[in-house]
Amino acid sequence: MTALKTRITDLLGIEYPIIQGGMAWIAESTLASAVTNAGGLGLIAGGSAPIDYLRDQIRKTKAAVDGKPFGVNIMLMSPNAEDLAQLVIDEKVPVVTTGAGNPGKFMAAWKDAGVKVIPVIPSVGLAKRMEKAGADAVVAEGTESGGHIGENTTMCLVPQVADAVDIPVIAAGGIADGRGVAASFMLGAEGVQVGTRFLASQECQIHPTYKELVVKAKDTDNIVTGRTTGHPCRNVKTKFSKRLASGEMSGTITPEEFEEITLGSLRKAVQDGNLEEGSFLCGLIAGMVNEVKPCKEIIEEMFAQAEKLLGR
Ligand code: TUI
Repeated sequence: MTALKTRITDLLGIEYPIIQGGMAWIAESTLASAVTNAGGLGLIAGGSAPIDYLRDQIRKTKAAVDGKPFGVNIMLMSPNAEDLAQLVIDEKVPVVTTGAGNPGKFMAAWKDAGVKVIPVIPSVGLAKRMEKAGADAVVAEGTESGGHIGENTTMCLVPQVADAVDIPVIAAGGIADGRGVAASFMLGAEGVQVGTRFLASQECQIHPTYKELVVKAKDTDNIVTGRTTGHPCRNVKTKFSKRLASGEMSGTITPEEFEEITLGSLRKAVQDGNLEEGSFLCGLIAGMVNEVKPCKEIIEEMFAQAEKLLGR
């Protein structure tokens, strides 16, 4: 048993205070059930996937975790958000995390159905609003995270959110080992959300080229695209992502052209490993992720190190 028992382990009924990032196109039943079975909270990402596919993923996960808790991440900018909000109720999914927007309009229905709600937020203001709306916890996600990001860093955001709300705070962005977990706890978090480390897990179903890019990435092999569209996204630095970022900055790629070029680019990365047209979303901490391992090993090593550092 972990010594790091917190309000998050109690709330979710998990052994280790770790939740897996709800990575669109990536977080499916194999990864989610591996994280849950290792004592964390695995998540299935809704992304913009069809509802029938997601129902199947939820049922597959249920069958693989023997009553242990898991969750679904709902990307609020997605056209399927409304249907997925209902599906998690119908399927009695224990936990929902949300990203890329304000889940306020779904909150009452989820609370009535007994779903635990954990919005991912990039600012103190949104954390306070989510607490008021009835959120059970928040994920304070720093700009070190992969994918769609806010401006504030994990180091600055987590303590400010922890001061501003009474509900438990989960830190995200730049956490890939026990030092990151211990640091998060020092900043006032009671749990961590980890994405990038799980990209390089054995159970993660991404194309081998994607995994190799994450494992080989150095500290500087990372770039943010989409700043001109209002939806900045953190990626592995490739010829494609560099061309996008410089085109945006010089104005040779308009925001409209950017949207067109990147439509479907995450699928091309995840399923095809397409280096010419794929967006390999990935956090800044990839430079420290150098080995593919099973989720169970990743989690156990992380918390053994964190507990030692925290003197528990
Ligand atoms: O959502 C994420 N990360 C993501 S979503 C994604 S898929 C995507 N595809 C195309 C364009 C954009 C995304 C890939 N990665 N993380 C959680 C997160 N939420 N980061 C930032 C936010 C956020 C931003 C604004 C949350 C709330 C928010 O509120 C605005 C409002 O309505 O008040």
